[in-house]
Amino acid sequence: MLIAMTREVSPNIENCALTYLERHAIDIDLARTQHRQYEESLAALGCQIHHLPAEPDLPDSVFVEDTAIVLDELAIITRPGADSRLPETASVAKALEPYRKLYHIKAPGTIDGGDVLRIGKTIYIGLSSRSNLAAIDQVKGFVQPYGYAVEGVSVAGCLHLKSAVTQVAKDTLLINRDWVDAGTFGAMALIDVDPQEAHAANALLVSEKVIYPTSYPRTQERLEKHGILLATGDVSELIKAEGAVTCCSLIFQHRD
Ligand code: CIR
Repeated sequence: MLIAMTREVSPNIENCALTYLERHAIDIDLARTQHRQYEESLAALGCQIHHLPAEPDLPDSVFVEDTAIVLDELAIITRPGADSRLPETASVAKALEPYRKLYHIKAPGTIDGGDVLRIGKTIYIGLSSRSNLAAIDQVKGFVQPYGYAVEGVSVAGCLHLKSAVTQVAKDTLLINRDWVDAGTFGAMALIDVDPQEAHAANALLVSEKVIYPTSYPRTQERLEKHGILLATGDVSELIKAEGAVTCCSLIFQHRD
């Protein structure tokens, strides 16, 4: 069974952390509606939703992806790179405990799940303003016994590695080459975002389909031309908080 762990939008999301974006008013009701539709898309793709209650004091807590790295064999509870986000991990750790053996990133390591792109047994980790070498070394120590390779990747100009590149098919990535070196990903085929849509590289592959924001029609067209099957949805209010589609869930297999 595929589980998608999500968390209700915080009523305080307007006070979210912003790094590369200017602050714009967020319509909280619309953000909640868009988030619910996102959960419905995940459910339609076969996920069972494990929905965590809102954390009113933690503006960015809807972005659960940043709090953990969930692999088939283990889960790593991160130490988010923004101080305001450090308290988000406790409740996620508690929720993940029944599913996985947990490992914890310790100071001075900092890492956001948004910087972690797993492709098969290779885990790429963005060296961003949020994630550092100390955390990468700790991740290596946790996952190498399970046969994973870990590779640090320079990221410039965007928040996370997965702002710059995500997987859209078994052998295909969607990428903004301005923010990450396209040579990093070996034999993978690459689809470039449209030059007018710098933020369009964040897509969420679930089973055979890709959950994709309606905000990037030109890149959407490129994906469709490549035969990528899309489940599109409007997440414009979450995009204002510098989030997108990967960041609102933790998706993993559970055998019961
Ligand atoms: C932050 O700056 O941490 C949030 N406002 C946005 C986090 C988005 N996370 C993600 O894409 N993985």
